Amino acid sequence: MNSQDYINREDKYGAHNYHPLPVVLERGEGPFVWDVEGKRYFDFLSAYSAVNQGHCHPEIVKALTGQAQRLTLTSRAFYNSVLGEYEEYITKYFRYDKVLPMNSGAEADETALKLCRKWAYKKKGIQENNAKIIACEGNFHGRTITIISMSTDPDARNHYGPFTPGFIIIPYNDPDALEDALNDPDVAGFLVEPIQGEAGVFVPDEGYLRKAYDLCKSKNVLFIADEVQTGIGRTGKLLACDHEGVRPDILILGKALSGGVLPVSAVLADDEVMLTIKPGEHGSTFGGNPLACKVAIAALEVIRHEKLADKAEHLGKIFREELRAIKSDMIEIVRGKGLLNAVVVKPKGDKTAWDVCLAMKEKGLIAKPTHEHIIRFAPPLVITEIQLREAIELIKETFKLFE
Ligand code: IF1
Repeated sequence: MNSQDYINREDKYGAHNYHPLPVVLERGEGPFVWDVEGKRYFDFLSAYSAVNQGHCHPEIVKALTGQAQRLTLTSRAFYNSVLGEYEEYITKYFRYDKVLPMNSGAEADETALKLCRKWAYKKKGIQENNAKIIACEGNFHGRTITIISMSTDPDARNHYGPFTPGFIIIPYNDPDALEDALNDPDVAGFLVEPIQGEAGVFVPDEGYLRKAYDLCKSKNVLFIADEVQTGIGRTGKLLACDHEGVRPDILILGKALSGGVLPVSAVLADDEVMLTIKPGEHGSTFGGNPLACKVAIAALEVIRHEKLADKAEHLGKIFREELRAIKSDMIEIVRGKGLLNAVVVKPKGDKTAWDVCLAMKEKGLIAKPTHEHIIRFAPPLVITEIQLREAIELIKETFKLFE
């Protein structure tokens, strides 16, 4: 079977809810992936930042296979010997009182919304069913009905109503709009991505997160950070909120929490918030399973041990500097933080970001366009400086092809 055969089979038997780049991958190692024809690529998507630690990191795979031979799942009806170890590890790692383990990012976001509402009724004293949560235009928090109820993207929402009420949508990166919205006494929380990923790696103005946090505090409103994509080293700090010294009241993690090995997500908070949820009120069959717990400990250990946040900071600067030096009328702007970067592409004739991605693929580097005109560049953080410079050359050569 060649690549086209694999593509045809997916097309025939799978739902058509994606439009992938035409490359069929079968193996990965560190910053590289190989297709079924044996061609090697730099992976500049990293599974949307889930593979910060690089593909098939030996320490994480070791944790996976070791635990897989002992015990994989008990459900939360019983205790297991690994969950407590993980809970202690991750709460000390991120400095919160408690963790609530889930699987996907969307589930963790849903968990945070439920926690926030419960806190609103039990602690803040908002009247039952009146709590509101503020979210931002251009947000991406996942794909459940409640989460798309906050979305402003027509592709995510259209024809999926009716929607969950209780949300106020304000512009992103606009502290004045937040201040206005916070005047409503029924507001319980503000949910925000420190950098908007889906919106095209939109980095807010310096000081925005700090201001937003302070405004929330002045109104006794929970500051809830969705760090599913920005967290765990990607932006040059352990958390993107660390750039402004902000400690979210509720922290949402996913993706790289497992190094891309399993769906592992988590919500972290202190007791005043977390203990409002009582037994039987929330959970999941797979959340907190021993396999996921061992994998997550290994994945976080790799981040710390290999200093991947510092690496992202250093390499990100090189990446943006080099890309900004490219003379191409197709490059409108280069933006990002750490190794979460994007290039806004100005179409040239009928050539768009998609054509640039296809050409980069031919050269041996894969990345994915978003919103027609933006290309996200987010390699695994284990990429070396030499490898990064090699990849930058491929990007430069590609843009030259369009001159
Ligand atoms: C897809 C985007 C990235 C997220 C934040 C929660 C979730 C995500 C900040 C949900 C997920 C993904 C999912 C992926 C595409 C992707 C994405 F382009 F849509 F925006 F990464 F940039 N919070 N992001 O970014 O996590 O439930 O998927 O585990 O194919 O939908 P999930």
